[in-house]
Amino acid sequence: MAVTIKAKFKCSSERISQVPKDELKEIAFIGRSNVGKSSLVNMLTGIKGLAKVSGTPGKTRLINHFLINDSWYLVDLPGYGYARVSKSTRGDFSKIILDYVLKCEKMHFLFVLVDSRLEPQKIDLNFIELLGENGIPFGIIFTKADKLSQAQLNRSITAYKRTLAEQWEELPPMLVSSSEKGTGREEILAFIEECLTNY
Ligand SMILES: Nc1nc2c(ncn2[C@@H]2O[C@H](COP(=O)(O)OP(=O)(O)O)[C@@H](O)[C@H]2O)c(=O)[nH]1
Ligand SMILES: [Mg+2]
Repeated sequence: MAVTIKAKFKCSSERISQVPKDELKEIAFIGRSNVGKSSLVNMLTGIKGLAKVSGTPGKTRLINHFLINDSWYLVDLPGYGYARVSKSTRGDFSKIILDYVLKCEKMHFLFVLVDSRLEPQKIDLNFIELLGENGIPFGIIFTKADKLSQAQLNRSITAYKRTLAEQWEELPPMLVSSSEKGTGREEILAFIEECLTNY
């Protein structure tokens, strides 16, 4: 049976100084523009227009906080990778992203969303490297799974694992989603629940 959760928009922040100052824990979504971050917020909460889904990549420059069950925040971060990839790893990511991800102590866990149809993208791997170097707890969600067959999806995930294994001894948790079909909702919510209680 589908779990019902209570969700409401809390605020949009243009700067890190504007994020909510209460003690509630935060679970955040990040990834390339258009990967499906906002759609996943809507799918998980079950509220269609809660986060704005955009056909135009690179539009959202704000951090959006959604209050869930009056007890934690789901955070929709700005997308990266819209502008051309820069020479330095950090240069690929805006100040607001770096400030939030590397400095915000309220962030409990970060999900890096990657498009399940694509082979591992340099910018995502760079971002993941930054997370690893800074000891930021994160997992990967493969989005838009409805666009692939089960076999293609498996191949994609295997390829990703192989790429990450070149650099990391331990692989991050990995989940699959389709906001179109509702795939992965229970698993992702259960995983978040565990993060909130155990960390
Ligand atoms: N088929 C399919 N399309 C999706 C899925 N998630 C997002 N999209 C589409 O991808 C585009 C970008 O989605 P959005 O949530 O705005 O991405 P964001 O930029 O990462 O927030 C929109 O046209 C969505 O309808 C999904 O699971 N399946
Ligand atoms: Mg968005």
